[in-house]
Amino acid sequence: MGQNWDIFCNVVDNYGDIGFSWRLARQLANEYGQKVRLWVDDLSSFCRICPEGRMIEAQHCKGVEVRHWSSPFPDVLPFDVVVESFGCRLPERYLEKMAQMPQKPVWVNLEYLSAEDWVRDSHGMPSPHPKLPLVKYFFFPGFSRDTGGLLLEKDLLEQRDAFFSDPDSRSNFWRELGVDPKGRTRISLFCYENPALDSLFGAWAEGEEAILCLVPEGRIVRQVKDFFGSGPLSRGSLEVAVIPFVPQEKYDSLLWACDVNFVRGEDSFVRAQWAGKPFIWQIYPQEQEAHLKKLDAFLSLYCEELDSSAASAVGAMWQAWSGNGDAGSAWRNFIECRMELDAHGRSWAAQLSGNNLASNLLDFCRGRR
Ligand code: TRH
Repeated sequence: MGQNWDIFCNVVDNYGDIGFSWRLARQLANEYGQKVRLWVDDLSSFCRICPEGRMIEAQHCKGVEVRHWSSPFPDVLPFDVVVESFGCRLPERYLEKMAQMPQKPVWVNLEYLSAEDWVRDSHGMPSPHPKLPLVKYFFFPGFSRDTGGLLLEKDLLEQRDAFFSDPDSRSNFWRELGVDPKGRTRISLFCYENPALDSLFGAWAEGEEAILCLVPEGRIVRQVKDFFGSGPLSRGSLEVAVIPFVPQEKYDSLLWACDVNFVRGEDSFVRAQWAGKPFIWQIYPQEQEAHLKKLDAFLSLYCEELDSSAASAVGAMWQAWSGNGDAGSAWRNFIECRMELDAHGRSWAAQLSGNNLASNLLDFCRGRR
């Protein structure tokens, strides 16, 4: 049965908040026939990942009603399900309206992704509002069956496999991007500023393998250019191509077309897992280094089925990329395990694909109305 959804997205910084919310909104609307209204406070971030978007108060885009979350908040009636992405605070006025409704909306706080154990116990927990007759539920994405799972579009893995098996799709992709990868190892590099970059680039430049590194336009470009000085973006075996920031759907093709992917934040981290290629995650830094615990928790799950040398190569590479170790030497061991990591990436994606966040969320909310 169709329900109406209000999804609230407060853009803290970068593209992860809107990237996740927009993906969820599209999936609920287009795959599950739900009516979805997405409230976003920073329309410019939205337009960056969805170039058809416009800087206007209300619009319809790809089956979703996109509204500017402005202040004062407009006088609207809440929908059946209210999702606050990443614990963003709902407007007071809207919250009061929710409390006055004869049938209260299902109110969900969709939390950050983590592989830590405590997530399983917290997933689905209710939290009554201290004053209003409302209950908020915590919904945690995650990697195991007893969490909310991960966002995965219905036919994404089939599309990926079709891309892998069709040389025309791949050559069209490179042609459209205006890049000729010419038999080189292709690496996408989506990252924050990172002191480990010089050591990694040094290893790529000095290595025997020819490398084409694709860097989406963004905050890392200045550091990339500094590495090369005033000349062209190439040294030894390494060439860098700065490419445009692509619409969200196209980002998957970039991950599929590359041999190794460097990702950051939360949403690109999940997309790299669906791509099934070897990948390196630069986790979003948190206060008191809380992110390092998250990194370890994920690494122990992801590496469980790898043999010990591949597991330690992955661990060392990821740690070095997050500031602990030398990225250049870690790279040499990491890339030695490439064949094993390729095979592992495919089975890891297949294993995760049975736990779909959007359908879990639908079931969760149906059961609470
Ligand atoms: O942009 P991010 O660093 O976002 C982060 C994280 O979400 C973090 O958890 C959050 O707390 C912080 O922001 C505020 O990285 P992330 O999550 O990978 O999001 C990037 C989005 O951008 C993702 O949806 C993919 C999309 N994207 C494109 O659409 N086109 C592109 O060319 C690229 C490189 C990315």
